Amino acid sequence: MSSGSKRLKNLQICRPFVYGNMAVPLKEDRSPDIPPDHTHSWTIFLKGVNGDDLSSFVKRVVFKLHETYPNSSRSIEEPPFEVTETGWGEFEISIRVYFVPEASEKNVVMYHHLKLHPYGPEAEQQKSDGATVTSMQYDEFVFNEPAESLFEILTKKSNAVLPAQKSMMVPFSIQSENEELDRLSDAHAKVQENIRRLTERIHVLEQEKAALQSL
Ligand code: SLL
Repeated sequence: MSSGSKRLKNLQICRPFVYGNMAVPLKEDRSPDIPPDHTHSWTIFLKGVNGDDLSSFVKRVVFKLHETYPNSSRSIEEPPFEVTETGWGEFEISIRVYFVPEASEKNVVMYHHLKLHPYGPEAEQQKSDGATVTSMQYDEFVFNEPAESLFEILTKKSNAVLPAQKSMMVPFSIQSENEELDRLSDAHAKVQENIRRLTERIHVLEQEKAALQSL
């Protein structure tokens, strides 16, 4: 086992992401290359929250489409991790995420039901307006006892939470270690709270966007 794949005990590190799809009805002026029975254009995507780039730890994302699509397994090796297609039906898409080898993490899979048609209380209005339909989920990659090399990748960026006043700490003192743990758990709580508020904000913005697009 190389030193970077040593695992950090008693530590969990999370990264938020969203996945889902957008869809719009095709208009009269559609390209002649689109089969006549196709009714919608759609994009399935997986992306970081607040424009976060996931590619430092995500190596590729494989979107498995319905077998009615040619090359139904679409492998995307760099951001944006998304596939745009046209079609006529809704179906389940599997989204398999492969991590960089340094992460020493197994791939993970999520399922998303492609939505083309408006749903919910505004559905009829949105249908007649030809509104964009968005269906997405918030989720988090949770790395339990991450490999050292993954931990380094995830904390390298300037936005990593660093303990305050580190230089004033007496090395190897149990008291200062406990203080640092307290500061880290405070910081963790603040970050969780920020994520929660930002997630709410995303939902509000998505709703405003949908409302604007239906004007
Ligand atoms: C349905 N069970 O009946 C689903 C299947 C398949 C959607 C939906 C085909 C695109 C193509 C397409 O839209 N398939 O043939 O190029 O609703």
